[in-house]
Amino acid sequence: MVTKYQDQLLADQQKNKTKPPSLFNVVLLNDDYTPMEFVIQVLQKFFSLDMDSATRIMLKVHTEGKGICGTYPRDLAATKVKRVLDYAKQHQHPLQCVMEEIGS
Ligand code: TYC
Repeated sequence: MVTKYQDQLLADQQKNKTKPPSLFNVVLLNDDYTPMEFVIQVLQKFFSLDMDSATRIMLKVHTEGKGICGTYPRDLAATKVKRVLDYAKQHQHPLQCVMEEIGS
């Protein structure tokens, strides 16, 4: 028979095993064709950034090849990536966006 003490022990062990949800960076990649103004618009529209922050991130991507737009749990990061790619495709720009797990 499982005593209350054992029940509590099992509950504690279960609790200790529960990992915090993984976090993912949503990352924009540079290319030679997407207009800078369009990238700034994407950063404002999908990542709620103001003009200055959006411009700073766009320039970082342009000069360094990639840049972080935001950090989210898996499902939200995947949704952001999909929305950005759909929007870029709609406007016929080759803009690429990926998610990268933090700490991997
Ligand atoms: N390199 C592009 C240009 O010169 C601008 C750009 C910036 C494109 C960031 C993509 O994620 C990007 N027009």
